[in-house]
Amino acid sequence: MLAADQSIPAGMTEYTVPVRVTASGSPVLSANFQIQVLADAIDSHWRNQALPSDVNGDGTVAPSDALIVINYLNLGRPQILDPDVLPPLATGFFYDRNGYLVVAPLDALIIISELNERS
Ligand SMILES: [Ca+2]
Repeated sequence: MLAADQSIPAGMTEYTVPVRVTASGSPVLSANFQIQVLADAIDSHWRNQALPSDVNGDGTVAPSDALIVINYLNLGRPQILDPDVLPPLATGFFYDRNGYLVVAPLDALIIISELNERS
């Protein structure tokens, strides 16, 4: 649970906060609900600014772009990206499709979904 002024934990792009509100009186009324907090995408250097789903920077979006993300994840490499490293010089690839400085299955899924919408 997040406390006041606490940030979403590193690597998470969304977080659900349970909330219970109680009104004193007679009868005592209470309600439970949840607030979903979504992190803002940032200006990630790991995201291809010209064409976000173009992971390898060749100017087109292809299945190989999703595969690059999947291969990255399968290698067990760090999912939280270093904001101070500037790709593609460092790695050659823009892994961060959605711009959260995290490489996650969602990055590949977004690319696959985009490809499916075109076919
Ligand atoms: Ca590409």
